[in-house]
Amino acid sequence: MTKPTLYGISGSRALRAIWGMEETGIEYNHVSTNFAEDAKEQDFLAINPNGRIPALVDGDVALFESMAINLYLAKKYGKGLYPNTIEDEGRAWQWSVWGISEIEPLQMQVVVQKLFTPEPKRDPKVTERALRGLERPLKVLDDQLAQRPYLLGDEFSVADLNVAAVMLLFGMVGIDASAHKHLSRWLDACYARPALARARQMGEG
Ligand SMILES: N[C@@H](CCC(=O)N[C@@H](CS)C(=O)NCC(=O)O)C(=O)O
Repeated sequence: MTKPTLYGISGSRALRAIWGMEETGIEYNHVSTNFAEDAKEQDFLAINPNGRIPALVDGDVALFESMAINLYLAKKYGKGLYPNTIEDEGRAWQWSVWGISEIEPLQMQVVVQKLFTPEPKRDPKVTERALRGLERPLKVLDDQLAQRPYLLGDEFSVADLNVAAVMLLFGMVGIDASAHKHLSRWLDACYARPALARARQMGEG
């Protein structure tokens, strides 16, 4: 059986999928692919016509979208990462879609202001509004985690992987979630996973 191949670099959203791949523990090929140039090459566009990373090729299937890649990897290869019941499967999809729709757009507004906008052109109101907007989903997450160690119960699953992976930029742009103590405890546990440390190294090149 041919090994799956993952395209991307760790200094990008591809880290989410490299982390997911490392969580499965399977052997895979990693093709260092940057988003500015490599992802616009014809060979890569045949895999992901969006010209974005990450992308995965596994046998006959080529996938884009980090959340979908992780759900696929977890279901196919993840030992214990993917839920056992259809109800928890629904919850894993819910949290994955929630992370990318409720957290990511607001997080990205802060990222754009802090990392990609020259200081004189920054608009503090944009950041303030985004941080205020984040309060509602962060409270939802904190309330969920007040009742259980991980999103679906006692064990780390693909739901945690996907939501924590979306939030990886919080630290880099100084979004402070420490007022949410259950969420902070959970984020620390997710970010202490050896698979994430390996993914950061693996994805460098
Ligand atoms: N929703 C996509 C976003 C992927 C994405 O935007 N990746 C960036 C790198 S962080 C990229 O490839 N950008 C290149 C471009 O937009 O042209 C996912 O989660 O996989």
